[in-house]
Amino acid sequence: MDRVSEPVQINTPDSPRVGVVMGSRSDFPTMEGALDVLKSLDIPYEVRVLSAHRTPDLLPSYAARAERLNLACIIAGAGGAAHLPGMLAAFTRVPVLGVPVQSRALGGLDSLYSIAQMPGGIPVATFAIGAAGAKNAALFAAAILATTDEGVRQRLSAFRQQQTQSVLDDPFFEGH
Ligand code: RP5
Repeated sequence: MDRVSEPVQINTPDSPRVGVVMGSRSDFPTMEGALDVLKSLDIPYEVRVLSAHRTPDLLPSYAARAERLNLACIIAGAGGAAHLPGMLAAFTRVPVLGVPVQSRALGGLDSLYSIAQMPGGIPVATFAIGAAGAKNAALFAAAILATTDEGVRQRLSAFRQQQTQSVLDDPFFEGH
């Protein structure tokens, strides 16, 4: 199949703007944090389990789907030998935001290195290990969308203002 000529779908208000994929169902508790952020900012998304190792044939078809749906980006979480984000990035020009899931054996350093250490030419934006990374990948996706979507821009700005205010309002600190 000629992926370059995949037709691009015109986005409707309900069509997914962000793809969230993960290497295993066991990654879900981490990646759920990304879904929570996307939900709270009213950003339509879709979720899939895709494994670079266990379902390799699904990677090129998901990459083609991402282009057809005109997704703004793909958030890809994986742990251990975390090849999913990099392999997806090799198959598509859609930006891939990689989330290193904390692994049982090496605490997620293996995941981080596997995702961050891409060869020059095929970039993956890499976030922190675990929950903070999942949350920030979704906020980064929102920031990408905010460059062209006024509604997302306003909701993202409101989130940041509330976050700042919650620190200022914390009675633990002096000066309140
Ligand atoms: C990776 O292997 C997945 O992303 C997951 O983090 C890790 C372990 O997967 P399971 O053995 O728990 O399915 O591919």
